[in-house]
Amino acid sequence: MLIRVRKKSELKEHQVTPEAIYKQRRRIVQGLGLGAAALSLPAGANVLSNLLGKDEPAAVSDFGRKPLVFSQPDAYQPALTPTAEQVATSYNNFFEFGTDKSDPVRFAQGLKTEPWTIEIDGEVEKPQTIDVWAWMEKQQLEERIYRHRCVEAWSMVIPWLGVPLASIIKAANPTSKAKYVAFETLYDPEQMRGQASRYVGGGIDYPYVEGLRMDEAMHPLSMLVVGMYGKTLPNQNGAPVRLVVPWKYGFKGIKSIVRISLTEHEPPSTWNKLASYEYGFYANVNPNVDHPRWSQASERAIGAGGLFGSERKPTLMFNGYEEEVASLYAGMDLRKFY
Ligand SMILES: Nc1nc2c(c(=O)[nH]1)N[C@H]1C(S)=C(S)[C@@H](COP(=O)(O)O)O[C@H]1N2
Ligand SMILES: [Mo]
Repeated sequence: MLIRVRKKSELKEHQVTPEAIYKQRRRIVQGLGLGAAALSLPAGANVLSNLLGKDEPAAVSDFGRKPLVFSQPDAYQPALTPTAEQVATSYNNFFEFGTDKSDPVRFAQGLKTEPWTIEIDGEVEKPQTIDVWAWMEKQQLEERIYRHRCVEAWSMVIPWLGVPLASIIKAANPTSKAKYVAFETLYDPEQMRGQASRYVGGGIDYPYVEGLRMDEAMHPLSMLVVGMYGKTLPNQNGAPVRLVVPWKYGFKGIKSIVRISLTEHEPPSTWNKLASYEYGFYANVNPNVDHPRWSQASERAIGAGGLFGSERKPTLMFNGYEEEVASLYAGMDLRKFY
């Protein structure tokens, strides 16, 4: 199957894709068996002004994103209703641009994501520098509709586009010493205001870093994400490439990745370094292990119960992916390894 990413010049969508239209398009895609091309139908409605207050930046419409072409394997299309796109792209955590939920959409638009390279190094036989945009064109992108659960007890449902993380790791031929995978976000205080000021950036020691155990990284649910809602990632969601590990708290999903290193020992992770008592290395979603300052038993489903509204719902073990991932932690005390 030929999968291609359109050039920026070929197609630009100026409207946002409201949830209803997104779903309608999906139905069209499924009904006609057309494949992803149908996703580039014109949205035909611009509801943005009704949804966002006057203070919201005009740039919130489409961020210059490119439509992506992708396959839709049935296995990862659970009956989940995606959160409205304009909510998922304007209520974000990306502390490099500020700690307020509305900071990333406001301050990340200027981030230069082209060209972009990712270094793959450490315990690999074939270290490499990946030119992300050229690489993206060669990937067979998959859409996966995943639950997205922040440790702050809010959640969304997001249709991501990307590739299994395993594919890029395998391509580098890990050595027998490779036991963990470490990730690093761009460090560029000139572009990232939160890195230039500890006050703006929430006191984090940048660059933001994260890690996974090798078996977690190789698990088929772990994804390197390059798009959402049928288009390339908006900057505020971690363009051009971010990690998504759906059974873990959102902070494991490191954004705007520039380095992936295979390591022998457990790598540091940003939130764990900041407050190890509150944020563990594993960070598996677990309704039975509370955050020291709040319960993790339930979550605020953002965008459910009206746009920008929310509904309380119970949090699921491993965020609903227990069947797929519980075996990774067999015999481990999840209270100790939180
Ligand atoms: N580099 C970087 N990655 C990051 C963060 C961040 O502040 N910096 N925030 C994390 C947190 S706490 C969450 S919940 C998710 C939010 O992703 P979203 O804005 O796409 O919903 O990104 C994660 N990745
Ligand atoms: Mo989060």
